[in-house]
Amino acid sequence: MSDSNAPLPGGTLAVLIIGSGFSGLAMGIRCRQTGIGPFAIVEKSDGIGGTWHENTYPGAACDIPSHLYSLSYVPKHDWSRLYPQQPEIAAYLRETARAQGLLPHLHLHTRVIGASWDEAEAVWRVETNRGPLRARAIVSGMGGLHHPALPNIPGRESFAGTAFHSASWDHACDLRGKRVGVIGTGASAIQFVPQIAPEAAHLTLFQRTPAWIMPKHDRPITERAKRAYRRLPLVRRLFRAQLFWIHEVRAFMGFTKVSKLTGQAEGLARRHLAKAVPDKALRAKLTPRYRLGCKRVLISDDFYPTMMRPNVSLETGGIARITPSGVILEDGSAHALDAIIYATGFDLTGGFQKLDLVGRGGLTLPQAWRDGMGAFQGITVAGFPNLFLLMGPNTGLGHNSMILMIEAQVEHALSCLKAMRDKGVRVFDVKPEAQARFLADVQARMADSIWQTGGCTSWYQDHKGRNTALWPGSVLAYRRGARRARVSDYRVS
Ligand code: N01
Repeated sequence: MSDSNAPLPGGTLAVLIIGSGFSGLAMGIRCRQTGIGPFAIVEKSDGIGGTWHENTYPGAACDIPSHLYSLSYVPKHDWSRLYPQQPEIAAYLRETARAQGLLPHLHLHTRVIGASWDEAEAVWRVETNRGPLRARAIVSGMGGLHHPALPNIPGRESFAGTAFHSASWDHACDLRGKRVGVIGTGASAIQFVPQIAPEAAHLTLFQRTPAWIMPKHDRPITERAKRAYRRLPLVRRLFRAQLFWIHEVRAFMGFTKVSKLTGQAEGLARRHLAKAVPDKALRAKLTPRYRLGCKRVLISDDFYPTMMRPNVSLETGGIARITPSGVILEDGSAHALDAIIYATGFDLTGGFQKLDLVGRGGLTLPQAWRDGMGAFQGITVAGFPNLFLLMGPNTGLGHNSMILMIEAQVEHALSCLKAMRDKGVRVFDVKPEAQARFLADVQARMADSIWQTGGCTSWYQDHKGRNTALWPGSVLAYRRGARRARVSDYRVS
């Protein structure tokens, strides 16, 4: 791996890959396997792994089973648990980069500041913090959830204690014996609150909207099963296929549209809550008022029991302001705190919008997206030739493994890169009408989805209330449509 002092590659790259998380590494692996090159992977951070390198909060884990949350072409037979924890996922990604020969292509501490399309030469001229690069194509593996969103609460900056966001955990901060406030009750909070509550003198959880939480049933994978997955790859593949279908079918029966099954799933979640929380008043505070599936459904076996601890309290009144000594609620009650942890999620559009991307005719990405984010199949944006987004708009999943979507997007980009290498094509620019058709279809399918009709607001929606984050269909349908770029959808020259 090139260190931060090594020069960036000169000449013109066939493809520049941004990010070394699952997407960037998958793209790099497929470039190597198919002989696309030269290519480079640039990573702003000091290590490999993207979100799994950065999110190191206690209890960080994935809520998709390990055998499904891994690259199909880099199987790992010895995952230690049904649901992988952050250290194991990060180690898998580091080992994948090494074993797949990506280290010579990787440049850490290298942040892309912007890129502009040079029409005459049909290349992207890229600016990084470490100097310029030129590339025929750019593949963004930046992901959507890496710009921490800090809430606009008056007085936030005035807090005199320790304060940090869950995505940039301050491991130097010893929470033992401290009065800790946690703001937010999403996927991140429900994972770390049970871990830190036993240490804190007192933990106050400030909840705006309760989440639907289902049982997790995490468990270690037995040595016998690991041996079977190693010796008999077919057994491992069948296990992965089984996990895939469980997620796919369950989601489409109950999670994407309000139906009878929504009510049944809500019943299951309510029973999960009732079993752990006998206190009626607390239970009422923890019971969601919107339909299950409208926001991301969470899974946890230890969050509700943690809420029963004597040193944990749940506040549901809105936060009026933050003072040097703590939090004041709208009812005037004051909560003195030594530390505040913001588990307030991410700014979905942040990564793409902050990149200074200039496409054809001086068009910038914020201009192209002034009416909201959108890309053809979530991958290509008209006016931005040879730019491919992995995990772009409308390709997120609330119900299944993102890796399955990423792999399809990688193949889409690869089919264009192969045509550029083998058929003398210089430019792939998606036709505006193909993009518009795709986006209209996505929004039409969103109209009666649970994310729009389930009575909640969520980070899935943009400022106009449109869901620009999720894919409204099955993973299979997406993969069928997106795996290969069709020339008829592109202006090719
Ligand atoms: O963030 P979130 P997250 N005052 O946006 C609250 C992925 N992920 O980091 O619901 C008070 O879900 C906000 O309240 P409300 C996964 O895709 C995956 O937890 O808006 N509260 C909410 O409770 C996930 O969806 C894994 O009313 C405020 C919380 O903060 C995504 O990351 C694990 C507030 C934010 O929840 C984000 O999850 C972890 C304010 N001003 C994360 N502003 C896996 O397992 C916000 N909130 C793969």
